[in-house]
Amino acid sequence: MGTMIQQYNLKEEDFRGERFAHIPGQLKGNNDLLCLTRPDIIQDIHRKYLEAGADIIETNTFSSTTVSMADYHVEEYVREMNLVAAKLARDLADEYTAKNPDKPRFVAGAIGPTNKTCSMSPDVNNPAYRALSYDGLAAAYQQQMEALLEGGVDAILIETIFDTLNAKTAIYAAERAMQVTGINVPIMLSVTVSDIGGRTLSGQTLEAFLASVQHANIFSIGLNCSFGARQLKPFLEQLASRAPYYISAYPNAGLPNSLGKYDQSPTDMAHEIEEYIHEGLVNIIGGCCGTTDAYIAEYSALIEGAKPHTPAPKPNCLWLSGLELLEVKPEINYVNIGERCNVAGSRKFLRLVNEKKYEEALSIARQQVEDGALIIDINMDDGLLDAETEMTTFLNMVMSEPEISRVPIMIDSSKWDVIVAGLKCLQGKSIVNSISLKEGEEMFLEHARAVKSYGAAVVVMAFDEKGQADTAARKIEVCERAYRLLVDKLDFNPNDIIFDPNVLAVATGIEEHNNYAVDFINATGWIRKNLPGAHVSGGVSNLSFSFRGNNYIREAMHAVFLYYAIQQGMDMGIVNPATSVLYSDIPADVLEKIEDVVLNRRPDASEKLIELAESLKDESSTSSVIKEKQDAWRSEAVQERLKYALMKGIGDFLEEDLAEALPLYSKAVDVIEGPLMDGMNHVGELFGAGKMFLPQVVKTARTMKKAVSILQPIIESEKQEGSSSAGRILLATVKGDVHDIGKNIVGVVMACNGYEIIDLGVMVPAETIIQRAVEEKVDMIGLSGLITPSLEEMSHVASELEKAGLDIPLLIGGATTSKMHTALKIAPVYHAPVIHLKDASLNAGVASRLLNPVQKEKIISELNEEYQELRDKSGLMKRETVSLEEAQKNKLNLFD
Ligand code: THG
Repeated sequence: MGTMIQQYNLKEEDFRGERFAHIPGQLKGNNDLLCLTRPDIIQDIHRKYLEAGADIIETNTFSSTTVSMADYHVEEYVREMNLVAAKLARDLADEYTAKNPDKPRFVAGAIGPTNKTCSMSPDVNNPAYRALSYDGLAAAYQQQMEALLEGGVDAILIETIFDTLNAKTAIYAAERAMQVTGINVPIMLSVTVSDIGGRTLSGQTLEAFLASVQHANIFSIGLNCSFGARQLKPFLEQLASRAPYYISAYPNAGLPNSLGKYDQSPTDMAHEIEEYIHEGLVNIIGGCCGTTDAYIAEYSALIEGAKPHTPAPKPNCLWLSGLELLEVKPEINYVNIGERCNVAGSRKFLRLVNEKKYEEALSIARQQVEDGALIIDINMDDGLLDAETEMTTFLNMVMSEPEISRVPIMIDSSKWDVIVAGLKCLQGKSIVNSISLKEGEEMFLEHARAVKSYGAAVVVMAFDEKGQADTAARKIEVCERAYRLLVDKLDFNPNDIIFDPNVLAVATGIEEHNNYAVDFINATGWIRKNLPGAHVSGGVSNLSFSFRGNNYIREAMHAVFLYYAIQQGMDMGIVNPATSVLYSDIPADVLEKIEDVVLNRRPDASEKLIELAESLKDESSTSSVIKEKQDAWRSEAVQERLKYALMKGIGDFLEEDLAEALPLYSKAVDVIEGPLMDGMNHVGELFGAGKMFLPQVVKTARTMKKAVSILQPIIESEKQEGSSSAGRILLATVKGDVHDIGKNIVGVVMACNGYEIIDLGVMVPAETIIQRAVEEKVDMIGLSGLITPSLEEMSHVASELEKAGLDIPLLIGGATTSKMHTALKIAPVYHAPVIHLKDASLNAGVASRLLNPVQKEKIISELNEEYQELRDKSGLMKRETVSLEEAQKNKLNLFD
């Protein structure tokens, strides 16, 4: 749609019409509004695609939600926009179907990801912040979808998915919209991969994505946008090999050139698409950015006699996901779940949450993953905490830690509202811990239904109206009943059910407790044999509460318990993953006493073990080996440590490492320009090569910011008092862009070189830049931007500087900027020097040259020559495509 609309060269008046004359701001660019103001053009486009042979056309509603339309102040027209858009497409599709009933035409209601993300914080300083809530987005989507359904669409197409949480919200809304309207249509999903590692922008692999949306009733799944067809193919193969649905693909017309335009020809693209077809990868094909009806027209010939893709079989095991997939297959005998992020189960974690020391609390989670936890349990149930708020805050923070959020999360709470709050934070397929029959069947089913529609697996505790099941018979009775309700009444996926038959403390001195472990183990065997698909888990550390204070005995008891329970089919366990006691390492005499207790082999077993425990007290510290391993990087040279900290995004040791590094350099700023910039550059390379993905890069940026803020006071104090200013520099991130890490680093580096910095912050309009530049009599202006639209804004600022008759040199920097773009689009509109700077360390050198009249003349003539060369080159190579690495860098622009 967007590419086609561009070809009409529409003006502000076209978008606005008379009807929207009163709306403030610019409406040009709000393509969806054209359904109301230029329906003739939208229908013209639909007609062109139908003429080209399209079987499915999309409504022009990619951004028609209140969330996206708020930017244009037209939220109140959203319902009408969708209704009209659906009708425009419906009428034409019907017209073409009537012409040739053998080739029915369909309308897919286009649902975009919106311009905000539920999984990531737009504020680098506050990773727990979200600009968009699950509920807010779900309501907006539901409104859009109800109108599309009423308008007559044949399918809901949730497309260009870059954040799985947004997509899950859309799926949730689609189910509700279909319920409300009573109109049921298929759901189609289409993901966009954002890096050459094949992950979504929010960091998930495609397999992890499949797990996240597995609960939905999906018709087709596929990929769109991202790259050209050739570059997209390996990812399409991955998806097609695992997704149990029809497969769609509508790539861009090749890779963007250095100006962000797509210029692969229709025949070239068709050639690449042909491979998809021949290899049986697809059922549905199309085109995204840069493709027009001419591209679609190529396709009819390709599919003549072609064999469609056969969907992969449905997974027959438990699928969970964080950023990556965790398959709990029958042959995997046991999955450990980290228990330590539990305010009721760890005094340290409770203290950290109480004191709001979230960074350290996150380290507990990170440590568990490093120690091998495949899932982590999170519990905030404490009388003095606002558990709902704490759960949300902590999960949001976990989501910004890729080392942790790699694994699936188990949301542990006895309060239903806390569980729901948690589910609304997680893009992966999580586990709800727990539901039970404690409050009767009705409540049980209601909770289970909700778990299903949020797309999670569930722990079912062996509780019922009568209370906690303690004997094997009771455990079996309750679990069987729950299983039948879930599977028969709700069609709940049996692989998604995890029974917890209650691990209860043994050796408590109360005789009735002695058989608890045996009862658990026996019930486990029965469940695994008789309730197909279902898993068995338990809170293993509960078993040894009587031996608190004696970690060795406790861990040895857990090892023994697991040894027998796993044999009976217990395939998950909530444990301390740092434990190092192995069943086979327990000395025979100790083992015998522990087995007597766990297997309830003698009446005096408890007494004997207590005696032994007394004699062993404090002899054991089990975690020293583990501690050593994790700290290996801490013994490297300080430069290496700083680099490592940046790469991994670990902020915990910055204070001490920077303090150690400072004496090694003559000035504090050299630490930034040296090891810290080295680390950043290394991260840039890894990202370009697809070896890091965006959430990791964001963490690095956050760590860099922290390092700079630690050094800043020292840098200030090192500045020579009373020394005259080397020059005045105005810095701004241009309008439309909020990214300022790079700009801030430039500011610090320049200030250290004696320049006075006037930093106008982010989102700065051209008028403000000009006004302040004049007022402050600056010597130079530095413009920064990270996203693609900032490129155009920078040209705009340059032309405004020209109009204002100014002569101040302009410095250009930021991830999407390039020498080529500067030469072609910015320098030509402003007569003063316009210089592109590749990274922050170059600024000081260039600035000092600009302030020296002789050097300045030299720079100007160098620039003229260089820019002319670039312009010639771009004229010669009309179809200059950038490398995949560069395209990858350009993709950063998606992270708005
Ligand atoms: N089933 C399910 N979920 C559960 C449990 C269960 N969640 C909570 C709990 N039980 C499992 N988690 C723990 C966590 C810690 C401990 C026990 C179970 C524990 N903690 C030390 C103690 O209390 O002595 C505290 C040590 C410290 O403060 O560091 O033992 O059964 N579905």
